[in-house]
Amino acid sequence: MTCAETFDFHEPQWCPGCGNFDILVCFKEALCGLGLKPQEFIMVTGIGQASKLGFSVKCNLFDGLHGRALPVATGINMANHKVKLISVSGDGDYYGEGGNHFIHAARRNLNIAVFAGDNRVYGLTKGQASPTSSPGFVTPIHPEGVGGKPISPVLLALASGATFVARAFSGNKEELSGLMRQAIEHKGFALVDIMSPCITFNKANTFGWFKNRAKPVGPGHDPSSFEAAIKLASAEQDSIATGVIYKACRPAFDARFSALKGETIAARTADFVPGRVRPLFERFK
Ligand SMILES: Cc1ncc(C[n+]2csc(CCOP(=O)(O)OP(=O)(O)O)c2C)c(N)n1
Ligand code: SF4
Ligand SMILES: [Mg+2]
Repeated sequence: MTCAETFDFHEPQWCPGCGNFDILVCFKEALCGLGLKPQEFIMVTGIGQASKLGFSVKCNLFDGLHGRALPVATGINMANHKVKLISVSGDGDYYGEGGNHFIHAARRNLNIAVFAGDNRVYGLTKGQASPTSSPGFVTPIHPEGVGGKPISPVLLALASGATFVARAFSGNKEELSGLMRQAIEHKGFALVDIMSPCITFNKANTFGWFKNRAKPVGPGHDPSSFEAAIKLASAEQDSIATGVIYKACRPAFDARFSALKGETIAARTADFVPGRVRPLFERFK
């Protein structure tokens, strides 16, 4: 059995050609590259096609409500600050319904790797516009085309205080799995925004459209410079930078609580849980 096969779970049911297949392959490669075992991390997902990736990975998984992966992850981090947290979801989930949570998780520097399958559309609910949809994108409820300015996930993450900000293209697997590895190893809020085609509902941003625009950042870019990161992310037209845009060192959320210095709260339930609730906790241990 290969290392990647140890993570095999349910067979994914996406449309043939969906970018999520490449994201899944790269994710398993990243886990194997880091030598992580299924029991050594927890995945937290939302609702959407990208979120369904969690069903195909053998590991601990909390599949939450649409837009609510990050608050659940915050709770898990408080209960067990020693376990590695990884979240996978979509552009609608993180930047639309869950936009508020995204901003505050980044601001707090929650210790988590966030992988956003950004197909610039609501795939699961059949093709409504998302916050990253291109202006002019025609959908059944935008017959005259989307009018609003799209969110830049990279700029949003930078402005919110994320300490690792990267972008990838699902078709560049070597770069994507490398970025995933770095994000998982990072201590703090790490975003990899992954440009990924939805072949069924987004005919504007196809595999070829992303491929022609995705340009790996060269050695000239200094990811430790916030100003350089903002400049790079602001200058996007026909060329969209991929790779590590920004990386900084700042204490992660869980490193700031004295109660989280030693053993996890989960292991010390007796200190925190009132007596009458304790038997319930024991039952679910
Ligand atoms: C609270 C709530 N609001 C809305 C929905 C409906 N809903 C489910 S998935 C989704 C959008 C998914 O889009 P995205 O996050 O981009 O994921 P994709 O399917 O494109 O991968 C919506 C609006 C829901 N399930 N729950
Ligand atoms: S509808 Fe789009 S996002 Fe959903 S499985 Fe098909 S290609 Fe992927
Ligand atoms: Mg989407």
